Amino acid sequence: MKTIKDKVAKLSFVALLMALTSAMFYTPTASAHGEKSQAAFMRMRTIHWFDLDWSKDEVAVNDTMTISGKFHVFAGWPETVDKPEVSFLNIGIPGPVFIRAGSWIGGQLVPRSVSLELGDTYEFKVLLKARRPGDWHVHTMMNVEGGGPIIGPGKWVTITGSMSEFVNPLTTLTGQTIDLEDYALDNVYFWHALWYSIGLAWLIFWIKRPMFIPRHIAVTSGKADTLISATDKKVAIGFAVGTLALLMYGMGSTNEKYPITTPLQAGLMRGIKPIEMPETSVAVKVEDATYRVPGRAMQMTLTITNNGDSAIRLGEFNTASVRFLDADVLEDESGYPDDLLAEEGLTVSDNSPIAPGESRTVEVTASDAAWEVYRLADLIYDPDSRFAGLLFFFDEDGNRQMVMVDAPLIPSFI
Ligand SMILES: [Cu+2]
Repeated sequence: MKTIKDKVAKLSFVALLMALTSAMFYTPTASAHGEKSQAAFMRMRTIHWFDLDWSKDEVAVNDTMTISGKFHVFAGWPETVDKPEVSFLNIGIPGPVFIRAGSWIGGQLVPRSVSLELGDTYEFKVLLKARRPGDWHVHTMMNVEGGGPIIGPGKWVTITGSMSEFVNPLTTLTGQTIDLEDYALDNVYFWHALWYSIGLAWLIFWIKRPMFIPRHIAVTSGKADTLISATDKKVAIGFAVGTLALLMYGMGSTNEKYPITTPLQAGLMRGIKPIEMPETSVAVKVEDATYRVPGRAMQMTLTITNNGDSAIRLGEFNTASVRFLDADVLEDESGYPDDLLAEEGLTVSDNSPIAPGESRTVEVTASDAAWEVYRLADLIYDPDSRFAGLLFFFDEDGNRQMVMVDAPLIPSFI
């Protein structure tokens, strides 16, 4: 019986080792960075990122790049996500491979959380400074308090050079120029090491002599007093007084060296300016919308009415950062991430110009691998089968109009 038990124990130990080693060698290449696993309806019905522009996709350490664009805060915000009353414009990268040298919404620097209004469209810009060499998938993102991270499209950016060259200079209001990369680091090391050694010294002072059994015997036999000598007491007082003195000296000398300090600056920023979006002269009604399960496409029946004074065509449908374009109308020139760009993904049953005053019902198919790769097809698992997205119409002169669509999205099964 015992030998069987031993064998089982041995085998399970071997199995555990094997599992650990294989886990160590299993390094899948990470290409999705969180957003794919989020509920599809949530990605389609929260923040719509568009007009994104990446100033570079290769940058040397210490050089900067900007990501700019616009985002629309969808008015039909899901119930399960808190309203974006406290939101923070973030950047999705694996640690500070870039540093965020600045970020702006509506021309206002936003180092703190901001209040966004449902239904508004904002312009943003993020200035990134390269720090760690490698290939990084850089996302713009919005953190919503009580809601979680709302991840925008990610683009691969390569950083070249060496991280040891990275500097982060800053001139303080006291006129001193420091490098934030290692500023005050020596001081942190020094004080931690000093206090740690004082703790150790106190321990060593006592553990030099026998610690447990003899002392236990002394205490139980009623001779506890013999364990602490007069010298011990003096040493104890020395440590106590020394600690207080060092503390006072440290505080005093720090105040002397840094006479001007301010508390941490914090607090919500309200009154962020949205963009005044021009009144749109296109009216779109979603008659119905479906998607095939399994499948890689969604279909909409749209009734488009052109109330403007020039003929228009539908160029783009954008949902959850996936851009479906009609190549005859629109070509992307922003270097939009390949995996999210369906250059010929939008098919319109009749995409001839819709004349002013004309109303037309068309079948629109948005089709691309991205629908599956980015798991928008997983809407079938969501508790709210509705979608939302942006439609972009263009007139002959290339002027663009944006129309928000939002409707139930009904699955059809093969
Ligand atoms: Cu990513």
